[in-house]
Amino acid sequence: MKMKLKVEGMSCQHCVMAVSNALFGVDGVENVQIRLDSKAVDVTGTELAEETIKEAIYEAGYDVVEVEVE
Ligand SMILES: [Cu+2]
Repeated sequence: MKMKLKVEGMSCQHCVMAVSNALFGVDGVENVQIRLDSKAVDVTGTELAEETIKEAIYEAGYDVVEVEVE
């Protein structure tokens, strides 16, 4: 499955790495793609739990403002 998120607060490649690392720490996450300019974070994996994903990003210091599950 795929989740398309919009994440506020990322301003540089360090932020991108922080969000990416946080997401790869979540069970089921297989791939993460982040585009800094559009704040788009695409997560693919199996049995992804929206709340767990949001929490991981929040704990890394960023805000999820949109979630779209495909
Ligand atoms: Cu940064």
